[in-house]
Amino acid sequence: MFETIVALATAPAKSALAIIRLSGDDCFDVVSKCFSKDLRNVKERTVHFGFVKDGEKNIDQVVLLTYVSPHSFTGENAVEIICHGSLLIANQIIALLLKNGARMATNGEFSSRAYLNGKIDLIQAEAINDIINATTDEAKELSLVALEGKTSKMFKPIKEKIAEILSQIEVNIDYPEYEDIEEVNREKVETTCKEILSDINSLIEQGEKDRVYREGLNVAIVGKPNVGKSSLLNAFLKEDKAIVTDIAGTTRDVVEGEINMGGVPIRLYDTAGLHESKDMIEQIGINKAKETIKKADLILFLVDETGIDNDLYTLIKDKKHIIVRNKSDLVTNRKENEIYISAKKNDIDALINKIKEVMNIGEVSLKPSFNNTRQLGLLKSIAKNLETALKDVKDNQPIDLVATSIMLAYNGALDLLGENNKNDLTTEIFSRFCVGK
Ligand SMILES: Nc1nc2c(ncn2[C@@H]2O[C@H](COP(=O)(O)OP(=O)(O)OP(=O)(O)O)[C@@H](O)[C@H]2O)c(=O)[nH]1
Ligand SMILES: [Mg+2]
Repeated sequence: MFETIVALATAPAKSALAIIRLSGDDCFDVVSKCFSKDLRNVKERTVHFGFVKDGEKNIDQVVLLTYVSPHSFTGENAVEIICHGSLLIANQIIALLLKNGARMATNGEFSSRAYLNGKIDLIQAEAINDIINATTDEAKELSLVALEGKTSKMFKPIKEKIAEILSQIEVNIDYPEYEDIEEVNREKVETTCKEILSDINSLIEQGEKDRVYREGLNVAIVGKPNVGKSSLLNAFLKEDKAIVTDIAGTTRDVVEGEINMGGVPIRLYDTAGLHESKDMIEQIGINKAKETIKKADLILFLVDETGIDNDLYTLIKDKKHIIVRNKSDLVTNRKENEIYISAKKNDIDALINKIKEVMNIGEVSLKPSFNNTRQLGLLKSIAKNLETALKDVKDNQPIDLVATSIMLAYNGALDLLGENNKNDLTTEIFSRFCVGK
């Protein structure tokens, strides 16, 4: 039995209405102590109109929704109180509920209860968080695919396939005397592992591609003073955000902006022009620029008609970068295969196309995919274990050793779906093979 938790579900700001959410087996008792109607005998989902009351004192007139277990988001009894959207009122109601036996929910606790109560799987729980954090349409759509359960469903046959080959090997090891068991040979283990590995590798590739739609990219604009870095930031943002002058050393601090490029949130960082400077403030800006280079996924190395400064180029050449030739309006002889733009004239399409090409930004496929750090990390560890299994089979290592690696891969698959404590390989084995008959 879970304690009753309470939290404000809407933003903590003044608005027309606010929603306070409660979940827990005794939440109807808690709410009844401070509502004008007794809800303890509620049998189904209902809507009530009344007053939240502290003793005889009315706190607010509210609409209240009851959800009876298991028909709620968390699977528990739940209540949503729709009150007037003043923070004062919302806080008073929450304080009253706490006084009457509820406790404050921790981050994500409603979703984690939904998961623990089997209403959603772990992938769906993660998707809820991703939807809330999505800043582009594409990122939101990708997360919706996962919320609908399509991602977990897509992965189940792969998980089953790992379980099947593993259980066949284990049964062969543990029950060699049973004649009705299909004998597994090394070739079969090898082909199956190869098939699974190829599925996992395509999932990793797809996930890495989709990940940038959710997480976005850090793109730093770097170069000598006065080459037009701030002008480029402004051209991307279509507004005069950064100060532009013809004085070298205009930008001191890092100036940030965010754009949506084909569905990928791109965080742009305009930096101080890099050069030797005796001005202390400028030097601090230059150090900040160097820090920004470190965390960038892509560097736009901006040069003007005065050409590339090789010392500066050395600083960034090991990172993913594009050399961008600005002030194209001043250039008469263009070199082939170079990117020319004019930041001042907002002529930057060639650069946008190049960024999309370099960062692999295309149409988002909306195929189910595992695209967060946890999921991709687990997929990679599954792949690694399958590779070890394959190598051991080829090297004629004992089959128990091969099974150990496949077991690790299987555990990774359970972790991925959040099923690890709810499942057990022995049940898989016996349900598949009727060994005890
Ligand atoms: N002709 C021409 N001038 C440009 C272009 N882009 C920028 N400029 C000019 O170049 C000068 C410097 O521009 P900024 O954007 O301030 O250059 P910056 O690289 O940010 O300079 P610092 O902040 O000092 O490092 C300004 O006078 C701009 O108007 C361009 O495409 N063509
Ligand atoms: Mg600048």
